[in-house]
Parts: sequence; C-alpha cells; structure tokens
Amino acid sequence: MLIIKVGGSVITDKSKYLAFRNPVMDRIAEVLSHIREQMIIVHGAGSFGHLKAKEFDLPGRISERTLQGMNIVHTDVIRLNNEVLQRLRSHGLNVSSLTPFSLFNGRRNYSLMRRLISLGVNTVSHGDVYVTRESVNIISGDTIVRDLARLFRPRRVVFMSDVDGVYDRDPKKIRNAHLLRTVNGHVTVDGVNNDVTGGMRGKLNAMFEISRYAGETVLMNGFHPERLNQIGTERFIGTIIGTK
Ligand code: IP8
Repeated sequence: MLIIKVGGSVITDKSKYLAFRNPVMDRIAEVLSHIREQMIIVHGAGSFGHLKAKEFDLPGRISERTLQGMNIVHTDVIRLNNEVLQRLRSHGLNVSSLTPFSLFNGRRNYSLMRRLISLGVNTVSHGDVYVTRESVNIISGDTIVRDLARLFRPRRVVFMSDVDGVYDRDPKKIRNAHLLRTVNGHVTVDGVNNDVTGGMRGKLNAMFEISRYAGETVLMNGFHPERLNQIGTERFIGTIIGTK
C-alpha cells in the first residue's frame, strides 16, 4: 500500500483565498493514475482552510464564532476535495472520498476507511475541521496520514510538498543550502512557522513518527510529480526520512 499526502501549498496558492491550482493537481493525478498498488491519497487544505481558520480563531472552544468558522471552513475544504476528485477521475482513478468532519464524532474514527481499504478501494481524505464535546478542532492531513500509517503499515508514504526535500539550512534564506538525501535524527528547521497546523517543523516531526510505521517515508516536490517514479534510483530528487 502507498499513502500519498498532497500538500495544500502545492495544489492551492496559500496566500489567496480559494485559489486551486488545477494544472498542478492534474499532473499529479496523471502520475498517480499509472500506479498499480492500493493507494490512500490525503490532501491538505491550503487556502481553502488555513485563512478562514485563522480568521475564525480555529481551533477553539465552541462558540457562535467558532461554529460559524467551522461551517465555512468545512464547506470550503469540501470544494477543494471536489476539485481534487474531479482531476483524479479525469485520469481514470475511481476513488472513495472520506471527509473527517462527518466521520469523526469527538474521536478520530477510521472504521469506514478500514472497511473500504479491505474491499480494495482507493480512498481520498483531507485536512478538515471536526467538533468534539468542548471545541471545534482542526485535523491536518499529516495527522490523518500518521493515523493511517499506524493502522495500515504501508509499504511507502510519500509527502508531496512545495520544496524538493529537507535541506541542511533554509533554502528560502540561504543560497547554497544542500538538499539532504536522507535524514535520520533530529534536524533543525529554520523556517517561518505560521500555519494553523504547525508548518514545516510540525511536518518533520510527523514524518519522523510515520517513518516508524511505514516501510519507507519520502518527502518530495509535488510540482514535479514524475519524481515519484524515480524513488529508489540515483536520479531521485527528494529526501528519505528516518531510514531504517
Ligand atoms: O493543510 C489543515 O490541514 P493541512 C486543515 O493538512 C484546515 O494542515 C481545515 C485548516
């Protein structure tokens, strides 16, 4: 089994509310359509989630405002999910989409996902909002991937992000930063950390944990989805996380 996380910063312009990158998702879908292995695809929320989540103080205790924000954000991420599904379907990928808002009643419940996986169905899920007894929570795509990796022990988990991989220094600030082909221990990430689910630092921590459950955990650039086919070869551009 393969779990693929498609970053919100890849398929949306995170600075512009509701800006879907149709051609980018289309190329990713094309590459995925050639894979003959069971797949779970999880996408982030990008500008369909993070901007309104911040504006409405999410995650937060239940209030008129957070409940209103919950509905806005959920409606928006469903719109993004529909765009993603249409791109996948146009390349012949017939997938079931599972939306956390409706699946998670207070706790993160994956029983429907388990059932569909056991039937051999390819599934899609996404970062979302959901309600617990006291609060409106946000579940990031990375947390979903971590839960699924723990449950299904996939052969490989691939994170498609907006960078080539993990660098020894921040490539957005330092010109000759080097891409690391593998990272094993703790690496310092000197990046801006301004998104509601933790930014790059949070993602790396999640990836290290995931690498304990998956045969292989990979970070690569989603703007070059064809690199997926080069994983395991000398030509591959990306980072293998927590090699065993
Ligand atoms: O983009 C965040 O998911 P992520 C979900 O995977 C929301 O971090 C609703 C902001």
